[in-house]
Amino acid sequence: MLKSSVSSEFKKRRKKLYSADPGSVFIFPSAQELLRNPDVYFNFRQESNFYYLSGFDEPESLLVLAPKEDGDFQSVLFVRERNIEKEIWEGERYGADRAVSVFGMDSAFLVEEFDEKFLELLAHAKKVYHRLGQSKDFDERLMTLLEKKRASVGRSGKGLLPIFDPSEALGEMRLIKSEEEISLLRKAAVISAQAHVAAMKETRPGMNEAEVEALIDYVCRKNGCQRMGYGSIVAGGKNATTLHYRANNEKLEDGTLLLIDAGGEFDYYTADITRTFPVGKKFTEAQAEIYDLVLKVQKEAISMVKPGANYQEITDRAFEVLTEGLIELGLLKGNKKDLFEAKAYKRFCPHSLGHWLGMDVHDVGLYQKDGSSRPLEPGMVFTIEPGVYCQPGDQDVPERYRNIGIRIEDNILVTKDGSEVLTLNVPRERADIEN
Ligand SMILES: [Mn+2]
Repeated sequence: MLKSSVSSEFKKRRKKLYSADPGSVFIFPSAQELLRNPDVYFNFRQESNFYYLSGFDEPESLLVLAPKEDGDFQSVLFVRERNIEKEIWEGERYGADRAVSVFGMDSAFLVEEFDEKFLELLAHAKKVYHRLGQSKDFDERLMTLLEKKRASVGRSGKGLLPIFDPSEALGEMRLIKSEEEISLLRKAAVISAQAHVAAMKETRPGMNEAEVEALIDYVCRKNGCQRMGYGSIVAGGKNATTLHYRANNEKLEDGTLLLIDAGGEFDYYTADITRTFPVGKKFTEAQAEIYDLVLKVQKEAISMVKPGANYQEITDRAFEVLTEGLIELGLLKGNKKDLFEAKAYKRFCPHSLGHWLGMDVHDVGLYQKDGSSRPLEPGMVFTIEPGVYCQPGDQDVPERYRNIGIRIEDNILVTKDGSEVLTLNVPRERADIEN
């Protein structure tokens, strides 16, 4: 279904980006359709930066922000032509007219006109912003156009317009979420939480991981998510010790745990939730010991989140608590300080504590500024997801802990006075899960 209008935020974002370096031309190609096998394409999803700046979700398109003679700028969209025959097969297209009226562009042209129009759009440009290395074809096309532009001014002694990467400027914009973005993230979180709760309720010994994955997909789609934000991990028993387990096709056994890492995507914003719960009715003692430790680490980390807090300090504190706990369980042996400094916990938790979250599950934005971890600011959203994984073949681990993989992951918004956990609708206390 086509949209009749989009939020005015898209326009504001274009203005903000252009204002970061006025006098520059910014170019964003859309995502391309990817062939899966003959005549069949993978489901299309727009490239995140392109969508962030336009709200436009068709392939084979280009967005250009270009300076005008008067110092202001214009937003120009290049789109596929309306084509009755193609639309019978693939569905209705916006076409150039509606690209202007629906998406608030200054003008729109057919994508076939790009080369010719782009040279005109370069007229007042001092620099070009384009992320090189994504498409060799497009990079080459751009170089050819820039060379054409250079040659067109005759013998001037001037070089090519320089090319800069817009990723960092956009990353900083996308890192701080607006109210509108937060409400989309909240929606994704609420729906994904429902999906996790459904999985907890329905999972029984003897079911296949695939069934649980299908249930999560179903609940997310039924409630308005267009797709999952990433490939769900539905890992029973020892499969949970494979960090990016994706096969999701084994039978679930009583007495083991099920780790589910899944989040639905709502209007291009995704949740990223992990819960680990018993396939049967109760945690075993060994499972409970590790579970309680992971939850303790997660709670400690979340309690530290507030504006001005330093992400590295939160990470350090979390892994310090983890180290203490691993020593208590007999999984690490030695002096706490030495073990922490040697990062001995990495054997049980090889991944980091979390990541930015937004349109991309591993969202954009710098983690460090001026060489050190940046302070948190209101509007930042990220995950906190400690885990402990005892590998099946690790002979140094007491047998009762082997094959156990536990991760607990929530999505945290930094607010003016502290933080808000967006994903708390999924139980994480052991007693609540068992109920
Ligand atoms: Mn995550």
